[in-house]
Amino acid sequence: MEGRKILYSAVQPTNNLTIGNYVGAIKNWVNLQNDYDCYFSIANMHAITVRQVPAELRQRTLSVLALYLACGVDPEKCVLYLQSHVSAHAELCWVLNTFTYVGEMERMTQFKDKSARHAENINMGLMDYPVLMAADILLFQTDLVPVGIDQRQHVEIARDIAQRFNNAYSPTFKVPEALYNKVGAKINDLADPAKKMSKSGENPNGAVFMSDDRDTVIRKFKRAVTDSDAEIIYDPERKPGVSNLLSIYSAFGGKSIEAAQADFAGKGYGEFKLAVGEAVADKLAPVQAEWKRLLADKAYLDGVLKAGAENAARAANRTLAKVYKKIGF
Ligand code: ATP
Ligand code: LTN
Repeated sequence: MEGRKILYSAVQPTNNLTIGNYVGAIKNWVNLQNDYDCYFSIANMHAITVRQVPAELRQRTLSVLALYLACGVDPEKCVLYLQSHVSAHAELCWVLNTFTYVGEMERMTQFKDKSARHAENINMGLMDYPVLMAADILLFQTDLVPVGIDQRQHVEIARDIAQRFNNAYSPTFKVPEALYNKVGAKINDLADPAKKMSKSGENPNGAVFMSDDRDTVIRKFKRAVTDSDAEIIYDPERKPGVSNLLSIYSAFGGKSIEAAQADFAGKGYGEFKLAVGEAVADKLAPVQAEWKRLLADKAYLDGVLKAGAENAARAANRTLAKVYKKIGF
């Protein structure tokens, strides 16, 4: 709609999605789609920076799309598409590469982490990941980028690159801002609450997947690491495990942290962990049923992607044409 702010976000189809992806990203999109012009993509070009099995990547891509839809992301309200369907991403990335310094990419924390985890395959794409993400965002003249806090550095670099290009030529890109959750911008690992819950982490018990059945969800929460005193209060510094569980309970139960704390005043950790597990399992059940139904309807999913790609390409190509003109192509 004319005059509305533009919002862009994406998730990579690497592994199964966790409740961290849901709380940090997808859940917010459902609310934001009513007030902004939203573009949501499945970042399969980012996904191949780590080796993927082709058939699995293809299947997971559809699964992520079906999950977006099952969570309530509505293709009538926003543009939902697959990154590789819009060639402007790769094209703008190439141009932006010439406005990005090797040194600043080498210093990115995610690059350093992933290089350590995939020492056998530190490819150029892994290093270039933030530039491709900058291209994603800048192509759509994006105002806001709703992401988890782990993506802060990437949004910052997208801003730097935009400003650099604008200064070198003339205003071309909107300089975007990140948008974080008040609660749940970072859901931590249940087994190691000092670490972010990640869909590609090592310990499968520390991450709750959107596909986990009720028993699995409850078992994982029962085993969640807390601490040795017995107070259920929100204090991320002193009580990272308990605070993480309170954030999850708050996000899944639709309550403030204060209300969540009040629910457990005077209660023990056993009861608390079970209640958090149940809140999550209750919320996941209908999403999972809808997810399964949608996954069986491949014609519908293909149709959503086809329409999305057309709309996204139209918007993206407008920006790309401006860029090409300015640089002398
Ligand atoms: P991977 O482990 O494969 O690197 P990831 O779990 O970090 O992946 P991404 O695809 O990189 O997931 O992220 C998708 C979105 O989910 C991003 O907006 C990211 O900030 C958000 N996100 C991921 N993990 C969490 C988390 N634990 N808490 C809050 N938000 C998260
Ligand atoms: N790198 C992001 C996924 C992503 C993204 C984007 C997020 C790719 N392109 C553009 C926001 C905007 C991640 O969450 N790991």
